[in-house]
Amino acid sequence: MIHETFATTSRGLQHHTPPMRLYEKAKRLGIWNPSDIDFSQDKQDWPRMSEAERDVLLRLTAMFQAGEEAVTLDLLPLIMTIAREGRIEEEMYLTTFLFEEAKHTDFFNRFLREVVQAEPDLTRYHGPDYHTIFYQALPQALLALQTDPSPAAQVKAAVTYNMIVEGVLAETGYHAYFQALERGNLLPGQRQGIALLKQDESRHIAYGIFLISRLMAEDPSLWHVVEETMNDLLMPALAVVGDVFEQYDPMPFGLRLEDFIDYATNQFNKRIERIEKARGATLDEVYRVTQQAIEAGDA
Ligand code: MN3
Ligand code: FE
Repeated sequence: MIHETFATTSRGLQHHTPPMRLYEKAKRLGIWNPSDIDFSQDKQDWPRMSEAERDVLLRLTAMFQAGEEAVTLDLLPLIMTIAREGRIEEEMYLTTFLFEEAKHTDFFNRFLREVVQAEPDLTRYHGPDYHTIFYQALPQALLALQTDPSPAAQVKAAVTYNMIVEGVLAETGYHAYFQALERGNLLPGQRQGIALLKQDESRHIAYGIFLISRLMAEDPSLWHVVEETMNDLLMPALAVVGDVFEQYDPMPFGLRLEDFIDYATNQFNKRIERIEKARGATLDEVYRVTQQAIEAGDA
């Protein structure tokens, strides 16, 4: 493959497009250092919690930690696919995306080492549904792009990564985890990190919805890939949440399964509606709708 032309010295960078807006936002909000977070109060709070409280927080953290490692490991084939198509604006944004996933992996690792002082092996907290999503479906959908970078494969990868893993699981998990800690006024360092991480995550999801919408605008017949991927993964994803609740009675911190499911369903429906509307829309319409979502704070 050779380069026929460069965007910056021919058509010019398209600064008004959603990926460039997200890139600008990432340069402002995504540069934070997990090593700078003050965990001194967290270290005092941890041993004072009950055994069940510590266990549920450790279980969730073991799921978040491996989940962040998984998304760090598995994103590259998507970046490669976008780069090969010469979409420089999207790739510029994606450089921040990968950095942020690495930063999240770093963040949870620091918490586990310094606050929990956990033994390294936490795999007992990964149940069968967690395996289905993070050990299998995610790497399979992303690594498939190495041999099949088609629009259909890109839709499957983005639905798996951005809609299910980030949208249904990470976003909901961080929301509930943050609320539990806030209610108990516990672990202020961990809360600060989660608040920053949630901002990063909302940009990632915004990019994913943009990507799926762009692909849907270009070829509305790809909608069936969205439906098939959702049908395969929505149940195991919700079961990952259900599995956590089955382990505790009563559930610490007043966490309620309905709150998780309602939040996840709500966010999911908003996004699927946008994707559905993008079928056969013009690229300008996709830009406009994405821009509105970004301004409304969805990124
Ligand atoms: Mn992340
Ligand atoms: Fe992410």
